[in-house]
Amino acid sequence: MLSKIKTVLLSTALVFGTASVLGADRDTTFVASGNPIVKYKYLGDPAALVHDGTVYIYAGHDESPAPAQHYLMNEWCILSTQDMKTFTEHAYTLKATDFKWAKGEAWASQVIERNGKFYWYVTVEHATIPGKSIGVAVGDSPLGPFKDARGSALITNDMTTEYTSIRWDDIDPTVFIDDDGQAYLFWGNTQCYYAKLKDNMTELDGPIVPINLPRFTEAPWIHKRGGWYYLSFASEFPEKICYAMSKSINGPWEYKGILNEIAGNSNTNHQAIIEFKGKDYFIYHNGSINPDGCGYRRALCIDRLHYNADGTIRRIQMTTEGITE
Ligand code: FUB
Repeated sequence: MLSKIKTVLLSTALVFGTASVLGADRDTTFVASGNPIVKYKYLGDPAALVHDGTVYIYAGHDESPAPAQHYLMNEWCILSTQDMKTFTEHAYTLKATDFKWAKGEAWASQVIERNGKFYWYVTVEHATIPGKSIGVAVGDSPLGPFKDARGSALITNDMTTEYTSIRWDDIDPTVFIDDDGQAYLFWGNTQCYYAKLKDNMTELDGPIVPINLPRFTEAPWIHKRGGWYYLSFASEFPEKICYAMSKSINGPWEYKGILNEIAGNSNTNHQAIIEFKGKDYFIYHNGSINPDGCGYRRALCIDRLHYNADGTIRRIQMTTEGITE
């Protein structure tokens, strides 16, 4: 009976192409029919975690009512899948206001696991230190619940004023744990930064170091494959995704060009790159939900990613069909 109700709700949401009907107060399972994966709700800034045979996708909820052309983002949502076809949106959401020191604005985030704990790094607007900041929540499961791990921001705007005077440069955290166990936090807007994290994942373990990347806008994502480190990022505005490679996490980073072109109907283009069950995936957003989709009402999409023999990455082909095999 419950699944019948869900199916009816899903169809209703699809017919009207509107958001917020599902996934509000209970887990919702559905089979994706191409891109966008989620058609009943606007989701942006996807990050992904592969853990124990499951892909978890963490995305910001775009709640800006049409025709507004600004962000309204209060929470992050979680989806999971074991086959990239059937997805569950989980009822639990993390709210920007779960960080008591924050004013709101649930911008881009990423979750990583260490020693059985799950750390959710988020961008929020700080309540008392002007500008964006990065916080971290911790939970015992990839599905939460999560709680503020520090009770204060990990990165605040006043920590990076020697590099840029803008107040929104401390956004879009991406985290990475290298094979030797050293964890790193990368982030930035206009200027890209990185710093070591202590084993507790909640404190910096060294200086903040700027990284020079051509035409860097925001949305860094760090991953490693076959001895290469990859730093992908949003470039220019409207944004394309470009990438750089290095043999060392400390660089130098060699710019490799465009990875993904401007994503339809969205001024931003925010990616996660994962390997899952022997295949590589590019998870991103565009503005393709009709009739009101745009850069402030974004849509979660997934396409395949392919490496060349020399480790470079082929240009992403964004598709309507999505993942078909
Ligand atoms: O969603 C708000 C901001 O838009 C993100 O932090 C950026 O990466 C861009 O997608």
